[in-house]
Amino acid sequence: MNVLKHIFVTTKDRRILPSSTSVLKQITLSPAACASLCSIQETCCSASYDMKTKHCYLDESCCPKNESSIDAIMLKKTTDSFPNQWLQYGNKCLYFSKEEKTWDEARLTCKYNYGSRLVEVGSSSENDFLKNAATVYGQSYWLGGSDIQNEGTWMWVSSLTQFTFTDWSPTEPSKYEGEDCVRMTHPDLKWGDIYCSRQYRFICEQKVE
Ligand SMILES: [Ca+2]
Ligand SMILES: [Ca+2]
Repeated sequence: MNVLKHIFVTTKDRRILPSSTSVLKQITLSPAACASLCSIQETCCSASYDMKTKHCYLDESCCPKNESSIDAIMLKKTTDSFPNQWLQYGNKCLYFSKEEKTWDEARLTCKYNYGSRLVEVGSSSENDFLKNAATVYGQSYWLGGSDIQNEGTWMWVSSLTQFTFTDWSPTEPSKYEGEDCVRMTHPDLKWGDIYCSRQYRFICEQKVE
């Protein structure tokens, strides 16, 4: 389906449940009309259409929560660039914030606003994906790592696991006292330790169901 420059991929038999990432619910006459609505709504990344009720749900998440339904289809906007804050990588849904918060506020925002956690980076390919997106947005981002519990021992704080992959800048971690949180630092987006009280954008992750 090709609506106004955007290509939509139809996935089978899925209906989106309205959630915190839903931006609009409207009755439309067809899946194409629903896709068209998503196309003109800049924040829409995916849409679902229920054939029976003719409800069209627009969602800003590219990987929204869904449930199976034989009466519904899901339409995903495909994009080369990333105008949207919600991106899918493997079985992870990643949220790139526009707001800047302290590391702990970021952690709590992921947890309570999005039912997710600050991103934990497990591989160089995942790290590359994050860097590619962060490059487009042109900002530094908090990651979910800290050595606040035990100076010099870097942990992913939500899963309580030690780092198995790192991408530190050559001069980082610089280990100044109090630099206990990990920031992906613009413009090269390599990792550095920095004061947790500084305010930056942040990346949340949740599992795609
Ligand atoms: Ca430290
Ligand atoms: Ca540092």
